[in-house]
Amino acid sequence: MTDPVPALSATVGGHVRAAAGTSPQNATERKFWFGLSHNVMEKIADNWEATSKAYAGVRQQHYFSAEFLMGRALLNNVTNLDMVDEASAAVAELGHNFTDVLEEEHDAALGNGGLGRLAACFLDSCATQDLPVTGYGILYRYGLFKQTFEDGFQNEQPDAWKEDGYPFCIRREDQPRIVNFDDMIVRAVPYDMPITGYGTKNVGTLRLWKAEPLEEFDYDAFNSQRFTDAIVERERVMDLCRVLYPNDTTYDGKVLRVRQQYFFVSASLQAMIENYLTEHGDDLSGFSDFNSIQLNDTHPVLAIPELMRLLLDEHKLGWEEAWDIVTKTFAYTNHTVLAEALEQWNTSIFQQLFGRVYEIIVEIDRRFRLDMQAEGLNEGQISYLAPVQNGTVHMAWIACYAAYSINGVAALHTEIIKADTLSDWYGIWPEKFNNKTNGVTPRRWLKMCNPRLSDLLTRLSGSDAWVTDMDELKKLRPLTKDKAVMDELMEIKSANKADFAEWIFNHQGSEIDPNSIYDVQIKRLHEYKRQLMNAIYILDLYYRIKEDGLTDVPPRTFIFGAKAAPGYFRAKAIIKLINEIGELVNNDPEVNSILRVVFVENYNVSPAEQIIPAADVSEQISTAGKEASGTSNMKFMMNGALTLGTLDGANVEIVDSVGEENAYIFGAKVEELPELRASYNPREAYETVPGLKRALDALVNGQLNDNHTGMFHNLFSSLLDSGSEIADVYYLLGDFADFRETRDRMATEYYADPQHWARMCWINICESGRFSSDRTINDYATEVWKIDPTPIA
Ligand code: 26W
Repeated sequence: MTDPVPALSATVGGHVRAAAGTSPQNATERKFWFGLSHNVMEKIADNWEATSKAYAGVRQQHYFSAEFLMGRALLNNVTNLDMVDEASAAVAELGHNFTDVLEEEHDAALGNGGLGRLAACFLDSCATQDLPVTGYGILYRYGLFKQTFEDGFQNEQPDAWKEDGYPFCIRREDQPRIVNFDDMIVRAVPYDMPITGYGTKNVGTLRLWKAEPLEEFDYDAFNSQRFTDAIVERERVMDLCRVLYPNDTTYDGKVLRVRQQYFFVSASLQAMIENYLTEHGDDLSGFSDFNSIQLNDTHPVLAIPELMRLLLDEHKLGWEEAWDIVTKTFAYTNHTVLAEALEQWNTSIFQQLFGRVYEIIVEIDRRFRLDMQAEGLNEGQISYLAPVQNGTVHMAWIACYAAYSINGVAALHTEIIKADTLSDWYGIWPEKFNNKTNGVTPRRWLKMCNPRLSDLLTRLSGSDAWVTDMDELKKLRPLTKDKAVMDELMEIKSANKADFAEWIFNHQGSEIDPNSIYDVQIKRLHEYKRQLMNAIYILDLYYRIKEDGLTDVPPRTFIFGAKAAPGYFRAKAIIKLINEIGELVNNDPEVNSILRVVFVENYNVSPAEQIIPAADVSEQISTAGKEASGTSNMKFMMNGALTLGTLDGANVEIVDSVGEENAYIFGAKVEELPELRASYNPREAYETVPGLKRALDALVNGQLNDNHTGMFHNLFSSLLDSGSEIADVYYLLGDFADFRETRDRMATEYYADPQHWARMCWINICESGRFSSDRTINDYATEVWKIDPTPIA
């Protein structure tokens, strides 16, 4: 006879007791979160171990990324284990509230934005599809800074996300690696995070490395009274993974950052090689048959010379043999066309930190030059593409030279890198280039964050198969004809909007009208994303109501969420400006029943999960050609918000899927911009485009207050005055008239025909399957990685 399985409340209760040292009833919500989290870990432990064993022997993919923007883990895992109802009931039985317990979790914000969140969505899809893929990164002690607003200005605070413990990361004490720098030796200790999938027993792994001193203490130094020296040296090592660099898209050549990069790729490669030797014997020539590595942008590109070093120096292979392995191992993804993002390191930094790796890079460079001469390239081209030039090491060029695959992240983006950013490489090796349009996981970004809509989709399609096969939703598209379904869709949106109104009131005291249009722009603050254009529109609309007596204005709530890199002055100025416009609008009794502006403080994965299900309008308004893909555009679409956007990044493919009539598209196209720019005069736009002058003048005539920082003047003149850079680089004033017309029309149509609006939203939901990361990962797995599902059951 087998023992009956204990009720979940009993096991959860036990874990809470262990964590809290009190009865579950008297435990704090935080302790409850610990208890429930430990319970989840207990449930998955055996399958996790079995999965790691199964993957060790087959061809595996390794995803190297300096960033993984994971967000919260508990609800995600409970959802994947299909125990949401059970867990919620168990928590209630023990006298607590499930939602409150979930709110106790800090986001694991080990990433800046799109690139880091993409890596997290990818891991979810790999686990769900039983694919042998492991993620490798850095266990930052402090994640992306916490943002607060003071007087409308952004302030940054450290994000100590795991200081009082984090049950989802397991220290693998027994598997440390040594990473050698010329000026320090570091012990790399892996911390593994389980990645559960939906509807499968397989549990993947995210391996995050922590830097520690080789020995706990330098006892010699202690004994000889050099106590402080010993402590200082310890701290120097611990510094290595203390903080995530908060720059998104601007490269700055900090020594500590390149140390971080080398640290995690070296430790990861050592672990991979050891696994290979254990599983497949001493002959490393088969390494690339069993291992492939995806480089998430250039941040982990040092893995290329480091694998050379390990093969040459530690495993005694010859150069040709080692290079043959290396060139069959790496694939490289490019995530941006912005020149300021291209990583180029001073050769002196490499010489100082890892002389041997630098030596190898110099040899790669020498052989590259010979190779290219043989290919018939001229000297000019060769010196432009060479890995080492003018005292700098060009990381993207090393990647393009060594990788067997180079991809962009949306169709348009891939065309741009082929024609422009990486065009010379495309000329040499066109067959290396391919496109992999990004995607997002429908588990977190629909099933988990929008239970109302998920339940409707499951009911209408007769099963939850869509959760792992989003193309199922296409079958529901004809339901646009069913008025009852469209009504239900609108009721769901209303309920989500009411929830968000409550959430934002509880979080920052903002009062908004759930019956207004929720018009949302959430993403990192960058000039090319044009939050400033959005802000100027709001200001213009405000003056149209105030001064021109515009009536019948559709009520709207403008919602923003964005962090600015701490050193990005102009981005911070835009945050201050939006907050000032909010002050003006929200406190004006003549206007504040029609317009509201809300800036969500400390935007992160968890706030996104509250905002997106409630959104009506998705602002995707970057200058054409600048946004590589965008991924929030996909999340909004899945949740039935309409895209107001330019033909940029993945917007192009979204419009292609839903039809132009089911999105609001405006602005100059990539191919039109060069000619438009040639004759462009922002001053003329300022004088002639309706509304522009009045709105822009408010930045400098005292109507808006930047607390004497000169910030608003700087913004004004960035649009109008050519100085060291040309005026209005991102063509904001050029696109303004079209933006204004399109946005006005959109708001009018929302109220004019709600049923029509609902039908458009429905089509967006039903056509979003193409933007599931399951599709993206399946494309990588079959076309690039050549790996097979390896289920453990
Ligand atoms: C070294 C400085 C630095 C930091 C971050 C350079 C480059 C980056 C990233 C590549 C920036 C990034 O997150 N890019 C975004 O990647 C997303 C996922 O592919 C895309 O959806 C976004 O369009 C792109 O901006």
